[in-house]
Amino acid sequence: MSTSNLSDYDPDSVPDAGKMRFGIVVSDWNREVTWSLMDGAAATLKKHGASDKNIIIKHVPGSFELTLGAQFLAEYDDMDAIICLGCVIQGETPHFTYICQGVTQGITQLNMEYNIPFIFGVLTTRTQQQAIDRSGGIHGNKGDEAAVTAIKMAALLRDIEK
Ligand code: DLZ
Repeated sequence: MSTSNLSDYDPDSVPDAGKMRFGIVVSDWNREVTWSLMDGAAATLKKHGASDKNIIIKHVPGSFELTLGAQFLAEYDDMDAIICLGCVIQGETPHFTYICQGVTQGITQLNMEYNIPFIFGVLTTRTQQQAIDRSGGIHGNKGDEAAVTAIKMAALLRDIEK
């Protein structure tokens, strides 16, 4: 697992998000982690110019539901990018593998089927501490990383569409 800081990036490399509209779909499973991802993502979008009214946050029960939640947003709203945030902790259960595979394939499929970016902001860790470390802890916040990626991909699309 990478230990680089997830919140480290060059702010000058991030386009202005002032005219962009974002969806954030957040899983409430492991909410002490995922709500920090959500706070980080929203703060980073705003730092680069996105307005509150253009950041639409929707909650789903678990990471497995992120794909459908994101699809609902893509179908019923006009989004520049949709950020999917979740946390799957390995623990003792084979659920880990199934959920990780499901959400990874689901989000990949959305990226292929819709002409907007869907960002994979799902922590997959062995322990809760590793998740805490990556949701505003010593390794930064994966929500920040997801937000920066969303802005860059949305800008890429706008640039190509011109
Ligand atoms: C069932 C389950 C388990 C065991 N672990 C997690 C987890 O670590 N992280 C997570 O986001 N969701 C978990 N879930 C819930 C599933 O994502 C899903 O909500 C249920 O299987 C219902 O479809």
